Order: sequence, then structure tokens, then C-alpha cells
Amino acid sequence: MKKVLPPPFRIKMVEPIRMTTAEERREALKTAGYNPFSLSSQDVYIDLLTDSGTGAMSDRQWAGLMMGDESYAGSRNFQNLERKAREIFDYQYVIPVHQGRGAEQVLFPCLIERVKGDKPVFISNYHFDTTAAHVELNGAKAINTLTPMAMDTGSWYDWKGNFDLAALEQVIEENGAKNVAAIVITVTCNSSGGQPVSMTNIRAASEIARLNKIPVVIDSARYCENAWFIKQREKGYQDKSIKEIIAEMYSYGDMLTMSAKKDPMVNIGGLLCIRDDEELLRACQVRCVPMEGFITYGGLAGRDMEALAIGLEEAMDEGMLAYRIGQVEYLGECLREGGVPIQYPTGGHAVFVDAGKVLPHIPGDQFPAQSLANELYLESGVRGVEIGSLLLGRDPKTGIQKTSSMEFLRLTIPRRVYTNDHMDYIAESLISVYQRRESIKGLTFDYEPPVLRHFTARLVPVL
Ligand code: PM9
Repeated sequence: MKKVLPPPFRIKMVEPIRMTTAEERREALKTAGYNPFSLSSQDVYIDLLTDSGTGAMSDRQWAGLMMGDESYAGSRNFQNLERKAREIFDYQYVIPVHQGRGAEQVLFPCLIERVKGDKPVFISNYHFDTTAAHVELNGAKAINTLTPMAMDTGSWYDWKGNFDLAALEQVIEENGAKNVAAIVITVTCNSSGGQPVSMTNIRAASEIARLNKIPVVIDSARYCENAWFIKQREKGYQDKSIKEIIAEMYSYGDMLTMSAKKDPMVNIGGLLCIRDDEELLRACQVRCVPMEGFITYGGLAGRDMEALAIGLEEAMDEGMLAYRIGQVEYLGECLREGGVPIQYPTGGHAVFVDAGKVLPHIPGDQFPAQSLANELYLESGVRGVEIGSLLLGRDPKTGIQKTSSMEFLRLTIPRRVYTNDHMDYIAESLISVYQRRESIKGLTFDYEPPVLRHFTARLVPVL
């Protein structure tokens, strides 16, 4: 018997969604160049492309939208946001940005400028794709040092988002600390399955950074989900509140970048916060104005900042986190019962299906997870997303396809949007695809964009 999850909300407003026919889906996918990113949303029944900006805001957040102060500078909504962010993270300087990559484009060049060596690198447990793109677009290298436990998708490990600390130290030594622009701690670790990083690991990575005089950036898209896992799994945290756990996590960082479209559940918004480095703040402000907008709005309307200020507080609600992460686990368990291999245990925001195991006959450069995403769409109208070789791309220097250690189909669950009946339908559809997996074919490029190619690539099935 599956555990019943009592939802800590009731539904006040609904958006109709439409089931399509198999013929309509075949046409739509062909027109989209076999890339679910290019599908029109009206051709999608259940949309699991991302949890980014797709959550259902609370009634309080909607009410906050009505309180927008749209002054160009010094809006009171900015002041509310600044106060709330300072209270939670204890970082002095708060710059709003339009979304996570806005923070990256403002901050990363400033960090690279400070590097004393001439071969700048960033080291992370795992750079998210836009994060790696901003590192590389600015002439630096993005190196991942994820625990090898994450690659063993079938075995339980509590902390599949952790740094391999020995690898972190080795990479610093090989590149020279003077070349390391920052250590980026991604919480939770999206690319390995929304997997948590333990407090012990965050603390240890931060100590290594301090010994080597390297700044620590916390990539904070899913910081509340990470804190929830720490509370459940790490000794000594059961009696602490999510807020206290977050405060400790951020005590080990120097700055944060945040896509607030995830845990704080706004449709648009992000943050760049800096602990106390005034010189860095000034450099970031200089970049913020031309790239994002004036320093008290950073590309956001006043109303967006108000919804975000409210969302930062609400995102820490334990009942909500337990329900949300429980729903992801529920879908994972339904799939496991049907024999579908997934990253186990499930993480915070998505079920990551191990497409490498489902389709071992499709090589990485024919994109098994993208093929699986397409088959799921054809079967059911459910749109998932590839997190594997297609997303990883080519080495910018050699042009050679990077080798992905993981080929995932990510079924990303928007917050408070779908019910467990939707989860049952998704599981039933994917299990049916799994049962005819031998007949599924790989894909090859019709058009390959030079950067972040997975967003706009066009593909064709390999005959
Ligand atoms: N993540 C996601 O779906 C949205 C873009 S791809 C459909 O997982 C981390 C850990 C992220 C992330 C975005 C960003 C960038 C930074 N770090 O999308 O610019 O997961 O707000 O954030 C997406 P923005």
C-alpha cells in the first residue's frame, strides 16, 4: 500500500487541459523537429518539461501582485524583498534579477576578473547547463566533481548531490587555486536527479575553499528542498526548523545566485546576494544596470518582487515540502513497481528515468533519453525533458561530444499543479513505453545550434 499524502492546500482555480489524439501528437512532434522544447503548449497534456516558473502561486502571492509599486527606483516591493532575503540568508547585499541566469551573467564575469591566474575555472558538484554556459561564454572552464555514488542509479545513497571532496582538492591543485574563480555548490544538485547535498559536505567544501582563498557561490534554485532532505536524513537536524537549516547552509557561502522560479514559486524572478564584499557588490551593480536593469528591480516588475518576497517565506513551509517531495517519490515508486529504472532514491523536484538502462541499444550520440522523451509524448501527451548527452553538448575547444555519465529522462513536477491521478497516468504511460522499449530508435541532428543546443536543436529519427 502506498502512503497517503494529505495535501496542505485546496484548489481554488483550475486551468483546463486538453488530451490530444495520437495522430495529432505524431504531427506536432515532427513539426517540432523531434524536440519537445519546440512543441506548442496546447499540444501537451501534462507538462513535465520543468518546475521552473510553472508552480501554482499561493493566494497570498497573488494578493501581493496587487500591491506592486512600479516606481523605477527604490520601490517598496524591493525593500520588502531585500528585508526578507537578508533575514533568511544573512547576506547584506541583495540584487533582484530576472531569473537565475541573470544572476550568473552579472556575477560570473566579476569573479573571473578577480582571478590572478590566466586560466580561470569554476568547480562545482555539478554546474547546471545555463551555469556552465555562462562560465564558458566568459572564457572560463566548468569542472564538475560530483560523488561517483550518483552514477549508481539503482542503489540508495542519501547524498547523491555531494561533492567528491578528494576530487575537489585534486582539481584545485591541478588548476592552481589562483585560477579558481569560485566553487559553486548547487543545492539540490539538479543534474544528478535533484539530489541533496549534506550539511557535512557543504561545510567541508566550504572549508576547502577557505583554505585556498576561493569564494563559494551557492546556486540556490532548490535550497528549501535541500534543507528538507537534511532535516530528514542528517544526524542532528531533526529538531531544527527549515529556516535554521537554511541559515546554517548559507553560513558556509559568500554569495548566492538564485532562480526563484523553483522553490519560491514565482513565475519569474531571481536573486543575487553577497555576504559582505562591498567591492564585489559595486562591480556587480555596474554590470546589473545594462544587463538586467536598475539595481532595485533587475528586470522585475514591482509586483513580481512582492510575490517573490512572500514566496521566500512560504517556500520554507514544512508541510508543503513534505507533500511536494512525497509526490515526486510517489511517481518514482509507481514507476519502479512497473520495472522502470530511475535514479534512486528520487530527489526533490523530479523523477529521473535512467534512459541509458531503458535503451542500452541506443548510443549516447543518438540521445537515448531524448528518444524516450519523444516516445512518452507520442504515447500520452506527457512532455518530459532530456538531461544527458544532448544537454551536455560538445567541448567548446575541441568540438568533440562530451561523454555523459548519465542519460536521464527528467519528469519534472511543477509545485502544487498536478494531482496524484496525473501521476498515475504518467506512470501507466511510461510503463507501457517501457514494455516496447526494444523497438525505440535513436536520433540524429538536422540542425545543431552552437551553444545550449538542446533548447532549439532539430532532430530526425535514425532509420
Ligand atoms: N533550471 C530547469 O528546468 C530551467 C531551465 S531549463 C528548462 O531545471 C539551477 C540549478 C537550475 C537552473 C534552471 C538555473 C538557471 C540555475 N541553476 O532558468 O535562469 O536548475 O531561472 O535558472 C531549469 P533560470
